[in-house]
Amino acid sequence: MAYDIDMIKKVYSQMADRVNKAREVVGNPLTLSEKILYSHLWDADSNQAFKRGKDYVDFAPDRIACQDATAQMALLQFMQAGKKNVAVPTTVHCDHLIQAKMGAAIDLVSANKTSHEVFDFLESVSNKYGIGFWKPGAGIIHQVVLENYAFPGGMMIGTDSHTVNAGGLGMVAIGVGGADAVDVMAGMAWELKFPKLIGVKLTGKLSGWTSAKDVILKVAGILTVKGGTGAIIEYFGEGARSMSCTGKGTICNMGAEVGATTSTFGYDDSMERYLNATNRADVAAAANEIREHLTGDDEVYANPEQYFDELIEINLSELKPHLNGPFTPDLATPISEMRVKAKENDWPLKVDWGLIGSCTNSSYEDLTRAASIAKQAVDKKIKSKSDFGINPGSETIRYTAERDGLLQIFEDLDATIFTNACGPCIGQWDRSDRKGDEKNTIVHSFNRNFSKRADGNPNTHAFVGSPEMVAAIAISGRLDFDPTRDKLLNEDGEEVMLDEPTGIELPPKGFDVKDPGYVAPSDNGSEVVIKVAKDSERLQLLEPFEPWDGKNLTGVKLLIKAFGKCTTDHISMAGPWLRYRGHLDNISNNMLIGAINAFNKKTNFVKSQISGEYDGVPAVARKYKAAGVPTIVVGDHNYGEGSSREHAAMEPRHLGVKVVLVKSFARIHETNLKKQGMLGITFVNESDYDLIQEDDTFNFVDLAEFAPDNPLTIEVVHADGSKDTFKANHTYNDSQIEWYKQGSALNLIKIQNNA
Ligand code: MIC
Ligand code: SF4
Repeated sequence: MAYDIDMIKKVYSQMADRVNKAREVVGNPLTLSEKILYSHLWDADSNQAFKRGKDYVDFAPDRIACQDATAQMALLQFMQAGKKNVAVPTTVHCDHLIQAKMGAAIDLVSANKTSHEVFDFLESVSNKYGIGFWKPGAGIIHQVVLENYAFPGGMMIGTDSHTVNAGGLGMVAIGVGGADAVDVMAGMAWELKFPKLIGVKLTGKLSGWTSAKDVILKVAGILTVKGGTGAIIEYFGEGARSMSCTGKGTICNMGAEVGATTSTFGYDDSMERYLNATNRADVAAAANEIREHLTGDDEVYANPEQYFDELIEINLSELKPHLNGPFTPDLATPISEMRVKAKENDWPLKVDWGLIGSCTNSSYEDLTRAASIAKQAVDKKIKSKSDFGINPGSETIRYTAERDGLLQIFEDLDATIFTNACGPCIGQWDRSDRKGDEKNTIVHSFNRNFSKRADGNPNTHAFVGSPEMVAAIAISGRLDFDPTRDKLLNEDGEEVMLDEPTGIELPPKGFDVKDPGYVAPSDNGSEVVIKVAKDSERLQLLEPFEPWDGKNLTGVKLLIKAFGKCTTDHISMAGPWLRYRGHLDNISNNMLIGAINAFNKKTNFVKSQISGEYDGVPAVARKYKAAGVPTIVVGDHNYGEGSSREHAAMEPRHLGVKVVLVKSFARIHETNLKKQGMLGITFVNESDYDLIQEDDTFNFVDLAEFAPDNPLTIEVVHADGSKDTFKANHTYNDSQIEWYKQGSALNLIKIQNNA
């Protein structure tokens, strides 16, 4: 039986009425995305047709998932909200804090030692507030959610940007910052700007070396890292139906890499098969009863150009396998063109590692397809030229793959089987073969490949591909290897080719597992005491941020003008810093240390206008803060791209930054800034970015009249006394301005709870 089946049945019992009503209100046939959004309105009696990309709407998500690295801050905030229990089903998953080094057996023991304080904290908070807890080693949040909790037509939020993975099972699943999750845990509405809709029509059928991963690698190439911002991507067509449910999950997962709010697919036979295989025949039966409401209306899919804001068409029969990278997930290169492109760009051709796994690609089907390549290498006596690392997505996958001999195949190639966890995908990788900053290449089946992400080395060129392509390239040891064309030399000196991969969608003998790693919360958690040691370096109880005094902000000094890409990995790096995710003051020592200073093109080297000297960003910020001088961060396009980590907003807030002024924001980060009482604004004229100089002082001359839809006026005073005045846009609505006034959204919750 599925977890929370009563909740799912309740959602389904209301679905038909709500969808029919929405169709009347909107006056059109509906996309799946609209069906899910309208059937999850906070105000079920609403008769409003919302304007896409414009109206802020209150929603009532069905469930929440948090992972260990973000749950700490989310739960530290929730503990202040004064509630007895979480208001909707919630789970916490321990997956980010486990380092990959020697292999699962040793690494897991070591993680349980080094991070026991954090795991214990998360387990006891979960126990106290009625939250399901998944132990370290149970698996990666999104794989565990897909296997256990996702359901067609549902809406969930999660404190991780790849929460969107659950779109593979027909959900609207959205990544958020911890403060957003706290709203819903506390029984309040969750607000989102009604998304625009991008339709992707899939025709044809995947075959040969092309896999579901290549669909999203291609889409990323078309839309780029910001092309999906503010939109839901809805996939449909015969090509969608012919694909496995976990393949759909891969596609939705990496929708985060184009900035999409989420991605989704209509309910179909592949989802029914997956639900049945994962012990949820009850959900499948319930979904079958309302099947028509769990996919878009026929008229929409027949004439998609009339209903979507943008339409993309991909013929799967013609789609070629791709590798995306390095340093950005949208740089798409068909394998067949890699030879020329790698040479042109001077990308190192020798491949050191092939890594398979992550929440994106660690399904049973993925492992079988990659194993079918690995097995050929063993059978055809080809010695792998690169090292192999495998992270199974969950204990269920691992146990089943071991039983079915899949892991053995990789072990025969000397692969290291790491813990069922994020591992190298989030820089939790003690890479033994290379230290230092040497230029080198790795290929992986993950989703993100930003600079330094996997191993902390800015010169590691990471390329993203399907698990089977990663296997083939790793075996060949060459980035420009094209298995459809190139031969390999085996140990007998013969030239051999790799045959096309073959995969099995679902385990023929069914999934199995001994201990999935789940701990149910106590029925009465009020007795549970949560301890946080005063001198802990990993956990720190939160102090409320100061409310706004209602006055204009003046004398604001430039802390850093960031140049080019500034993702959340640049703002609040992961890897070794993950250990401070529950300690705001300690983690603030990584604030913006990866961002490039536009004036000297160096990282973590900015000028203090107090001393005239250069130092690291956190150190300079702390000096301004101590002197009572407010600061501002200036940035480029898609600032805050990537992760949902709210630390990227809380650290600047904690270190006295008042404003973040950029050309454009990534969605989750913009909301995180608002929630933490920061001013996140955008240049009306992008070229005004060029006016900003190193010794500038900013005055916000009409902030006292802060109101929705009113651009703010900024006066910039340069070192020579000359001034520039320009406008900045903001997207704060009335309730978000209230967060700003109170100092943070959490301060407002506390006031409301005490009222
Ligand atoms: C990521 O893939 O970047 C992460 C680590 O999973 C993040 C969450 C985090 O920073 O903890 C995400 O995607 O939101
Ligand atoms: Fe973990 Fe990587 Fe997935 Fe983020 S993208 S949840 S770090 S596996």
